[in-house]
Amino acid sequence: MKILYSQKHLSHVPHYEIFDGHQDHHAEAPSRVENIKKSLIANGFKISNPIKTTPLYLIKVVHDKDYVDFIKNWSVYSYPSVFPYNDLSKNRRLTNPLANLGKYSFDLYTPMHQNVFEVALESSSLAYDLATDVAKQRIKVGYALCRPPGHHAEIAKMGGYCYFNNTAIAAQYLSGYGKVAVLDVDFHHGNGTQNIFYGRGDVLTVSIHADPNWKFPFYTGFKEEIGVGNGRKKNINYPMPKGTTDNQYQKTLEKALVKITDHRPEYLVVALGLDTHRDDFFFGFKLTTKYYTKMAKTINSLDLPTLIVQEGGYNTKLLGDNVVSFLNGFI
Ligand code: OKP
Ligand code: ZN
Repeated sequence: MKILYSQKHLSHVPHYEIFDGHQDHHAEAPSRVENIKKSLIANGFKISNPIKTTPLYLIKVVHDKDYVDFIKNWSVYSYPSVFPYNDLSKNRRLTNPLANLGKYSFDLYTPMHQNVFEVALESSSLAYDLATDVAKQRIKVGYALCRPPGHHAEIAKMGGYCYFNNTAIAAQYLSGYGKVAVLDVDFHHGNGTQNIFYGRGDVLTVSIHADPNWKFPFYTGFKEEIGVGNGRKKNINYPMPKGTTDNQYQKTLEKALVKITDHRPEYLVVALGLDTHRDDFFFGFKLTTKYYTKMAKTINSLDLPTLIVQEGGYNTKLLGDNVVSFLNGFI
């Protein structure tokens, strides 16, 4: 298994999130990736740095061009204040940076600053570099230790700690070589990946996550969201209740894998979140460290060239153990 890591993420330090009007601890911290890296090394996994950088044109295939340029040109530490409140200005060129920040954001958890472009580009490059290896059959399985995460980033909106959708960028690249399935096992609905591929028949998007009636991102992740046009029946959501256990999760995962097999993909991208763990900061599901090996073995039974992309997971003390447990199911 090939694993890519980059220390560039260290310059991305969100100071806080704004929740219910006050400043709250920001869970998406550099220690997350450093803890995973430490555990991987301690458990004998080899780690390297990426050689390739995601081409800008590829990012602009999955994201809106103006959104990408907006991130590229931003320079101060900021949060949005006002969000678009109707469609009158939809096709107007907005000149106030704060108006654009609201337009390109969907929450107050995802600050902008001068290094966002650089760190988000590098994060995506880990996934992109491995995707090129998977596509050209140089490797069967890759793990991209991405930070910031990506699965909440939509075509033209950042949110949920995400700026560029690393999973979608890798899936888009792989779709040039054959049909792709994306399986998102993060605790939160992968709204960004769903949004990007919603009208596409060649990329199946499947997400198992906390019921949006209960948890972030609230507005999407319902089972009625099945895709549109060519993408009809190519988006599948499995909302899960509070307190979901290993056994409940496993049953749903097995159903999801049947749908993935029906799609007949040539490549699999797994959006891996460990925030489903019983002791994660979000305390929503009750999955155990040991179960991640079984989860991974079940996924690996598809026997597909697979790219694993790191998304969420916030108990920095346990993240490393949980990632190692998952990756052990692929070796
Ligand atoms: C990102 B990923 C309020 C909670 C903020 C934001 C969740 C973002 C999750 N204090 N919720 O999917 O792990
Ligand atoms: Zn999450």
